[in-house]
Amino acid sequence: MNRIFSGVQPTGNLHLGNYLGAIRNWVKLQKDYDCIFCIVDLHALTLPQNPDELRKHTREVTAAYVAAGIDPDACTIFNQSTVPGHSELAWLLGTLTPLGWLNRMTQFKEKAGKQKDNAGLGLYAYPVLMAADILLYKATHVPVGEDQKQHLELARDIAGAFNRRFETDYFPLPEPQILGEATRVMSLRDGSKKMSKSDESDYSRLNMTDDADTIAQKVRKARTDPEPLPSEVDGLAGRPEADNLVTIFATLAGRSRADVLGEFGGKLFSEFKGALVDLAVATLGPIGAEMRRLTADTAYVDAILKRGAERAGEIGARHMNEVKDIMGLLRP
Ligand code: AQP
Repeated sequence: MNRIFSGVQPTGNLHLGNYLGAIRNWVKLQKDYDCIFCIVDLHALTLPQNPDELRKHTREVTAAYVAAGIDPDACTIFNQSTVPGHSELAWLLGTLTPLGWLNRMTQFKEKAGKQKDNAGLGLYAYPVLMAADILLYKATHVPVGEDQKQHLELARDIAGAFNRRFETDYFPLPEPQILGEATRVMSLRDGSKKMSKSDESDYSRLNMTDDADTIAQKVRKARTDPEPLPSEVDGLAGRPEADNLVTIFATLAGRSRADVLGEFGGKLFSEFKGALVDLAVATLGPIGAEMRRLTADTAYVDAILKRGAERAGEIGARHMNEVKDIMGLLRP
């Protein structure tokens, strides 16, 4: 069976982009793949985290996976730091990764900003750790949002570099799976920026735990332009905010954008936003409520993570031994 690996950072404010760009797609894949879904806490540490918040957010992401429909009996759910192979393999792969490849990564440039010299080594090496996450399990497919495509291409390059260097076909080259219409959900305040956990304005995103009133307020305040909605998809060109809201509606409803515009073309945003609020409340509301119920049951969540860590740890340890043998690291 082909294997899926994917993950979310426990950095709080899980939002509609994480849900539509990643988690919701995973639910559909769990029947056909051996699925490993990680809470990537080592990645979260590439930016400063409060230890208590990090623990809380790790349980919250676990709850989000389960609340969204991922079956913890059928899939492996665990937090990254419980399996030592992630850090170990990241070091080994780092020895095969030219700096030139890392220098091209746009996420580092965005997150380091103008303070490049003050950014941590972990932030710079983030894509190598991500390659290690995937390759440790010899995953064949990686479902992510479009923002992670460049990192995935790097993971393929690193796998290829390993295979060439040691004249083997040990690592499969992982395939990105960028699924659905909402591969890049944009900020509700600025259609040119992706919806993001770290945006300081909470009005820029719909959080997975927002209640009905908050969803309604945020959608009503979402930025739009003065024109009515177009009747054709082509009419969304150059109108990023309209495009974003229509894409969100279409994805939540499981309809095409053309179909949505067939219904709302020529109508004002006020009417469309009302329908979007109803839809978002109906789809996100029950997931948020289930997340709150599950996060209150710490023992249940921790038991899922423990079971997942055991299974992931077994696979990881086996593969690490094979990698060490290939690289010539003695295991006396
Ligand atoms: N706006 C988005 N649209 C579609 N997919 C998205 N993802 C994130 N934002 C969007 C997808 O969610 C998965 C997990 O992301 P992550 O936890 O690794 O964090 P991230 O990509 O760094 O998410 P944020 O919200 O942008 O966090 P900050 O603000 O901390 O950088 C990935 O599959 C990602 O593609």
